[in-house]
This record gives sequence, C-alpha cells and structure tokens, in this order.
Amino acid sequence: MSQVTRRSVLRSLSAVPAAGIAAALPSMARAAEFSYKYGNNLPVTHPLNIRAQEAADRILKETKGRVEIKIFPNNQLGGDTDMLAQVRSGGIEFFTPSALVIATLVPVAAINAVGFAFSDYNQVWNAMDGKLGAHVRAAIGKMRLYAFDKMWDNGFRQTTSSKAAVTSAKDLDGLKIRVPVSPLSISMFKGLGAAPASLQFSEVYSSLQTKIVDAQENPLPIIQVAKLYEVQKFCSLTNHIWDGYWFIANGKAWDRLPADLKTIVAAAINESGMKQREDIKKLNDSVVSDLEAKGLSINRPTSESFRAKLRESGFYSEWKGRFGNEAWGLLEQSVGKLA
Ligand code: X2X
Repeated sequence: MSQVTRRSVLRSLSAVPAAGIAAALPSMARAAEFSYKYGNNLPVTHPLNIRAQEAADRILKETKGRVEIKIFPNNQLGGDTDMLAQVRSGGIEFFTPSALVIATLVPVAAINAVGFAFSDYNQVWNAMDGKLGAHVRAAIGKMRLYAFDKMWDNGFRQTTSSKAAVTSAKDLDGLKIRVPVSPLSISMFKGLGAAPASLQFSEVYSSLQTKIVDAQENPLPIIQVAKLYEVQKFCSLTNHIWDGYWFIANGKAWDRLPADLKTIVAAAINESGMKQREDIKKLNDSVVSDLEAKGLSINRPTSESFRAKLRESGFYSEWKGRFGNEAWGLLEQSVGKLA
C-alpha cells in the first residue's frame, strides 16, 4: 500500500468510532500481532511447502489475523546451517530441519537415520509418534527449541548417480557421493566404502551438474521436485535411511504466544503434517514411473550386502555407543535387534 493510499484510508476511518476501526479494516490489511517467519530447504512444489501453506492459511483464519506465518522456501534465507542458526537466535521463528541436520545440534536426533533400521512406515510412525519421538523432542527442547508433536515426512533415502547403478555395496566403493551436513551420513557412507562429501542441500544440484560429486542420496519426491534427474542417470532404490523433518519453533517465540493461540498453531501444524505424510506416501507410489519417463534408470538392490558391510565396519556398534543405551533401546523396541 502506498503512503497516499494508507493516508487516505486512515482519513476515511477517522469518522469511525475507535472500536469500529479494527472491524472496518479488512483482516488481511491489519498488521498481525505475531508475524513469524518459517524457512525451509525445499522447492515450493514439495508437499512440505504445500501443506505448510495450508497450515499457515488456517492459522491466519482461526486466530482472526493475530498469527501470520510467512514461508520462505527453497533456501531463500540461506542453507540449513544458516537457518538452524537463525531459528536458535530468533531471526526466524520456525524451521524444518531434517533429523540428519538438526543432529548437528541435538546428536540423538539422528537416531531415526541409522542405516536400514526401519523396514516400513508402520515401524517409522510407531517409533516417531511414540517413545523414540518423545525422547528426541525432549532433547530438542533442551536447546530452547520447541518441536511439534508430529514429524513431517522426508522419506526413505535412495541413491542416484551419474556413473552407474548401485546394485550392491561393492558399487559404492570410492563413489564420490554428496550427503547432508550430518556426522551420521558421513560415518555411514564411509562405512559402506564410499567417499562422502557433506554439502548443504542448496548446493546439491550445482555440485552434481559441475561433477564436484558424482552421486547423491535423497527420497524420490525430492529427486523429482528438485529436478535432480536432470543431472543424474541412475536411481537405485536402496532405502538405506528413513528421514523426516522436525517442525521446530524458536523457544522464546513459541512461549510468547498465549495458550489459545498455541493450541490453534499446534493443531494446524500437526494436522497438516499428518496430511503431508499421506502426500509423500502417495508420491512414493507414483513417482517412480515419472522419474523413469524423465530418463532415470531405476534398479532395486536388496539390502543384505549393505547391512553386512555396515556390520563389518563397526557402524552399528559405534552409533549404539554414540546414541547411548536408552535411545538405542527405544529404537530396537520398534525395529528389533540391530547390533
Ligand atoms: O539435504 C538433503 O538431502 C535433504 C533435503 O534431504 C535434507 O534436508 C536432509
């Protein structure tokens, strides 16, 4: 709105009694009492952004304009490392780091990403909506961040390459593969014999294009919406990690909200999260043929050789020690004995 129009609006409102002014203004034009920023690393077309927008619209409506959430998708505010720093300092109020990424701050958060731990979504959601998720949320809370109850889905991570299909652990030998900025990812791919490099997601497309790395690993919906098929030839359905997003808020910003607004915001975010999980599940079923049509060659390796290599390299015993018996025990309650 230009100065002139704002002034003319104010002038025309001067005739309205004070209590009537707020009601007379269209709700969108009123400055929200709580105007919060939410940053994430995914393209706007990903279900995470579509459902987050749905939640933000609902929150604006149900709080009668008091809480406005502005979404900054696709690393507009910087890469994951920057956004994690911003949500801690209060520069942004909301962020959705993957479990792998928030683990740089809250190490136990990477527990869901232990290689080949989960075999299906029943196991995943039993654990993450149950005791294991509660354990991680408490650890996030200690960093003065608030984690919403429902994790959002990233998906089972798959391996793409410009060189060759990955048919067994042997094919990973010496492979220059990009992994997220996360100690667990580096440790796991070293254990598998590859040559992993940590890069933020904002760098992935260009680093594949310029051949700084030959391979990367991500869930299929991301491979599709970030158009990684343009710079990769092979996609091997390795299902090696299940990864999800924690929807987190800066602790002080969250506590500034009165209880009734917290209830509205949490319900909208958690319920949109549940729908986002369904979106990803449906996409997983449909996206393979789409990626094939776009030129990716798809193969489905079995997991035995990868698991054996991880066991031999001591990956499981190392990470059991790093996560500690309590968290490891909670994971094994959901998936069975791992190491
Ligand atoms: O960086 C990635 O690979 C991504 C998008 O999956 C995460 O957020 C971990």
